[in-house]
Amino acid sequence: MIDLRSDTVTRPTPAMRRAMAEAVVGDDVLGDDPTVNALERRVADILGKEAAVYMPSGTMTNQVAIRAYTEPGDEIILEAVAHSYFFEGGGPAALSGVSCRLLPGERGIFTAEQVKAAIRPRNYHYPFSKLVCVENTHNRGGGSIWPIDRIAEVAAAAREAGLVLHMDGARLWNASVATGIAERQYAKFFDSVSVCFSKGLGAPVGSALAGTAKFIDRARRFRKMFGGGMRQAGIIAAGALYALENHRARLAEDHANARRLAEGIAGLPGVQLDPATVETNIVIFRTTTMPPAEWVARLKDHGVLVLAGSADTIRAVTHMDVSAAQIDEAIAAFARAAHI
Ligand code: TLP
Repeated sequence: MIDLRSDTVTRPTPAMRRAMAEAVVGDDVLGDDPTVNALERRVADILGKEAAVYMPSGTMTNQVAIRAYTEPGDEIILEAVAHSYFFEGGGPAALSGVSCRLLPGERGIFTAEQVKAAIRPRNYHYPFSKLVCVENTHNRGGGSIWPIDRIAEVAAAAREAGLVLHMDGARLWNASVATGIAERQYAKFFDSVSVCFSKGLGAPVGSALAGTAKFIDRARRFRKMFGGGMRQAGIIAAGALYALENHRARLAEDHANARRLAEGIAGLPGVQLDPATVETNIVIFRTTTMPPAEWVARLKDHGVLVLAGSADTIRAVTHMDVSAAQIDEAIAAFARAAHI
């Protein structure tokens, strides 16, 4: 099977497993795990932040950030299909008691004008606008990269009104490799940034939240409250650290493979896709002749796994466990599946 359902499906390499087996560990809830501490320092350094905290998932880093910035009755501003709103089980409402003000984006990207229009006037009738979230790259936007000038404009609009900013950078590594803009250049516009090791970087578990030392100290309290305090977590943090040092640059291969896949399937019957829109490792196309579920079933019969993205879209994601040769095989499978 060629598994293009997500970049989360990667398995640790033998070298990564060795690093994990040999990791020096301690009780991280007591602050005693040297490998977790090293990972947190490295992430803070890469992102140009004072501190970082390791957590089990990207969902937890986003929800802890939202919880740490808000009080029940506040409002957060985010894109209409942002992961933190769309794919995190209603977390903002359930865990933080906040309402979500949703901005329809262009491939996940919104404007400073939209932010200004969404910020509530200070009046007791309204929820308090507290936080703006930006997802970079944007998952449902098709792995789209936020132009850094747009981030600067959005950040300026938010700050002028006294709001804070969080970036869901689950795939920030991909944005940096694709643009050559360092992670810290993106991060400097945000109070906090979350990143994942378990997607394109290929580590088995984990994410981190970075920000000021004071904010991360507060985030640790909510990590514990949400059940994310782990003990000898150095075993998995070692995989993340290995991935960080060894698998970032190779994301360019995933991007080339995604573009290759998009170009290979764009002309097929039933596929509506402009390959030029594929900027990183996610390919989303509109289905025109058969419903997504039918595509998923047929592709499976031909040895390729993908996910239905919505009522009329399919998502395919490239990653380190799929080679260029397998992408060519996948293109051939798509061609066979496309014919009714
Ligand atoms: N995304 C997953 C699914 O949940 C959809 C995927 O297969 O792409 N932020 C972004 C932008 C994400 O894409 C994801 C995972 C997360 C956060 C959450 O990370 P985890 O799965 O570690 O909770």
